[in-house]
Amino acid sequence: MPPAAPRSGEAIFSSVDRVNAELFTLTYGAIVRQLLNDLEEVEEVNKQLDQMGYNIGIRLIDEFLAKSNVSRCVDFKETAEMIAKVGFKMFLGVTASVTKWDADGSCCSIVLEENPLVDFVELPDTCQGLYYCNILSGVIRGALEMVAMKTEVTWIRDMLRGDDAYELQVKLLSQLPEEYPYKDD
Ligand code: MYR
Repeated sequence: MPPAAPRSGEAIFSSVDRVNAELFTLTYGAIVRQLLNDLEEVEEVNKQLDQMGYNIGIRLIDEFLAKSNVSRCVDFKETAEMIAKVGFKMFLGVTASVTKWDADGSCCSIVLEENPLVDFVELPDTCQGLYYCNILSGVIRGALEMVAMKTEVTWIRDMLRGDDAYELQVKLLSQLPEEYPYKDD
């Protein structure tokens, strides 16, 4: 008997989406495993993942701005919300919440309610010190640099290290005025 036809376009779309998400998660896992094999120190793996994320982030910002159709953020608070609610949704399929603002609005935490990168992942004891999701901190740092914000992005909590959530601290170090790209003549 032939397999039952999917009932709607939505059913087809969501199953393709799920397969893509799983493929992405497994591919990321394979990259981390390869880096662990190739590099001697876990610290080096953390650095490489962050750098890979940065290289992705500096390109991904164009796609984000083109696809999201959002207007420019007025301040860093709006930018953080944009990353958590629109950026994470667009590229990871999940949303995050923004908490722990400091007094001057230049440092906050982004807390992920779900983290598809870690599906199927269990870290052996030999990987103590690994920030498995370090690619994400690099992506945020790279993307923000392209809109003239220098940031430092640090993992505060990581469930793979026994914490109760995934929490990234994003600290704005400096913000340059963006140059007007056209001549006024
Ligand atoms: C603006 O100021 O005009 C908008 C800046 C928004 C920056 C959003 C960057 C998106 C980064 C996505 C991170 C996704 C991580 C999976």
